[in-house]
Amino acid sequence: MSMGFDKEIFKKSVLFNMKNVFRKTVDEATPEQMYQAVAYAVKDVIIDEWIATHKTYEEQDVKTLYYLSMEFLMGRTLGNNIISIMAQPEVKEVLEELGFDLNTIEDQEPDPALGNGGLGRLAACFLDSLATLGYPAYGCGIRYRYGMFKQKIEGGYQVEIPDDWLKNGYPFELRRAEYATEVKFGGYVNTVRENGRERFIQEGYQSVLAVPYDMPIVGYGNNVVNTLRIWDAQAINTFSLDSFDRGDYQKAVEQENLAKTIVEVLYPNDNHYAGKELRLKQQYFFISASVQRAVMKYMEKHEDIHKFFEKTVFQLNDTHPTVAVPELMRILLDDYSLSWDEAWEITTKTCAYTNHTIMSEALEKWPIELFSRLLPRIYQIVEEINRRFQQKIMEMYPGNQGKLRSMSIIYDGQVRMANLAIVGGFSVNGVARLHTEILKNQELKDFYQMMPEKFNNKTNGITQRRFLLHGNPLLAEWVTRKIGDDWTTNLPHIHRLAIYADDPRCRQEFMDIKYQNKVRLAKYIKEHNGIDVDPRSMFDVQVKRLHEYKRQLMNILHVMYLYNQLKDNPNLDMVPRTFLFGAKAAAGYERAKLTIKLINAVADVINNDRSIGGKIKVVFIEDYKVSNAEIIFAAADVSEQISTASKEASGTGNMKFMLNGALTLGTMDGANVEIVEEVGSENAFIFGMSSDEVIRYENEGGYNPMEIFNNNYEIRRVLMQLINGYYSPQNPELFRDIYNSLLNTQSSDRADTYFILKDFPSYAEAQRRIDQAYRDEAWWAKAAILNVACSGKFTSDRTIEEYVKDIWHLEKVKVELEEV
Ligand code: AZC
Repeated sequence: MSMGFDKEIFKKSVLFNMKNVFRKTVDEATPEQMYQAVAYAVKDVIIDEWIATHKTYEEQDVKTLYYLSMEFLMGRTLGNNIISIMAQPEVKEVLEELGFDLNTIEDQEPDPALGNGGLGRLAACFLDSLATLGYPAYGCGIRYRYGMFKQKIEGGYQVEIPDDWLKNGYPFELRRAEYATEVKFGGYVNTVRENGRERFIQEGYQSVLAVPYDMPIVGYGNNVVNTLRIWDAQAINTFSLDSFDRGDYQKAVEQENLAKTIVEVLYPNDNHYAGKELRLKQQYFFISASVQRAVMKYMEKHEDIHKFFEKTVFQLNDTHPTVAVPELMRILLDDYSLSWDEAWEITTKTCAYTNHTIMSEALEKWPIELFSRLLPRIYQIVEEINRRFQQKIMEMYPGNQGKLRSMSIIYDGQVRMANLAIVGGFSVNGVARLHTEILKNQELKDFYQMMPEKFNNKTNGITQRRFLLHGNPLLAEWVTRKIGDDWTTNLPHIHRLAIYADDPRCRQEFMDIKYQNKVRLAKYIKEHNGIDVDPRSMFDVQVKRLHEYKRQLMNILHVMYLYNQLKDNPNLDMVPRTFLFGAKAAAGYERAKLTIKLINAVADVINNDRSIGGKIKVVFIEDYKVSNAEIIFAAADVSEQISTASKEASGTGNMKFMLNGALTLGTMDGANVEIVEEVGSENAFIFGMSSDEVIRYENEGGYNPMEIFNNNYEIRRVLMQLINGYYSPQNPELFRDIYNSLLNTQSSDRADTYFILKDFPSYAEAQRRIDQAYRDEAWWAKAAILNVACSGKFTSDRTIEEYVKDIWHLEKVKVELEEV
């Protein structure tokens, strides 16, 4: 229990909020209203710590991190905050006394889904670790009116439903009107001479007022509360008489519309750049507001802008926030009248960039026409950065056109954001060791050769507070009973579990907990999908965004292959298996959506075939999101991490499964490499080509999937079932596109871009090994416990400590609460 938490005061606070917000007593309240009242009561507890934290930061004049990100995939807040203030048992009791169940109340909260997947969820884990470790930090992002769409499956197809997460208000947020900031778009740049210097003034622009909403980020049991600041857009002086008079009616309407549309919706693309103008507006909108505020905040306490970087660091979460580089330059040049060299020194000592993908379709490249029209002054600055950088390239590599071509920031009519981020900052990091090596030796080779000192690796991590303590209470309690509770803030200590891996009784306890978690998931699936699954079967799970490189297709093709085996031989000796999928496809990604349809079509046939005696079940879990992810990880036996080697920068789901005692079935890609290193290859199932082999085929050619098709009967049989109506009798052509993607060299891409057929035999073989291994219950339990025990490296606490040491150089802060 936390020192400051008083159960009776809390209960009164719940009753008070119920009355105050809903004019109701508790016995009349709906669970949703109860959720709100409890959330407000929890906020009441947090708010004092929040104030104290910021007071401490000010008194100690700390250096502050601004984690700039288009996405924060926070997941539900209430349960996590209750855990962080260490009041879970008391809150649970209070609710029971009032006739409510804490789980039911938590389930009322909408998942704030202001992100797509990997990079957005990573940002959320980082905020949790920063607060828990006591580092001064802001998350800065956008308060999207509609978050990630909700997914419904209708007739096997994905249907996207708007996510109106704010419809009942969000109890934890705080509107901070006093920090509203103007952001300017468009117009033109006027140059005037003043005191022998040129000054640049943006004129004829449209503006939007950025209004911040703050959400508390509560550290675990340490009184630290940091802030996630998300910006809303509001029209500025709309329809003032003034503008009518001056004939600016048109402009007033446009400003109103700009404000309305700018934060309307999160783009649902993951690892894919769509080049939409509104997206660039969103980027500049939240960056300009965040950077302006950071500078203002610094200047409130300091005289000398030249030392800005001593108190401030900006981490750019991928290239989406890269306009922070020219925006900071603009403020320093135009508002503080610094020279170019002075401004450049400050900027390049403030900004640092994280790369999250090598997928070329994710590279942001804005057409000059669009960029300069929307951000005329920013474009001028980018041009000058580029001019000076090109000069440097030519000095270092005289006459080398290749270097100019690969490294220029502006090239071929486009502004290349990754290049700008690398040049404009002091650090470039990848998110797993293999990924960083590929950046250094392939994708960003020229930059690495020119400025090797900037490059570093920061292997991703996840927060054990959400993904074990909150998501898997049974296992969390078991772990604590065995080794004490300091794993919650010191995950490497979980290694002390290893000795129990050899103890038969502990193995049994562990498998019992896994079973109960499978029962919990089965219940969720029954309630949400109406499908029965058998918790005694092996749960083989692939949950992540749907993308060709992640190869959900390979997984379902293998299920089809297995089903064929069973049809040939109904007595086939195999462990009953439930294949679980969960994935959202970007709304415009047709092949990904067709893959969802394929999974559901296969599920339909197999789940309704009584002749196979229930040996295979296939389930597509609708609307995969943070809240159900917690339940899914806890229940998994097998973790499918089967991306084409070199393509998955890190993965973080792989870590969440490991922490919950699932065994990895994976390629040597991303952080899988490091997972296997920690747990030992004998406790994982590794298959497929290495990243070197993949890259060699990509560079030199020589892969022909047709050969495999011709020579491998089983693969041919499965592929023919894609086009002979076996899974789509009404429309045999339905899956033709998928068939073509694997075999047809006429299409624009190389056939089988992601080497599915190439890796298929070794994947199927690894699956057979799993089937054998699962029969040995003692072995399996031991390996599962060892996976938990060896997951210590993958806490985001470790990742954050590395960022702090190598990049951010923050000081840890202690917050003392005044006794009341
Ligand atoms: C993801 C990567 O695909 C994933 O491998 C990684 O674990 C995660 O970032 C966090 O680093 N990338 C994205 O979410 N998005 C983009 C544009 O890369």
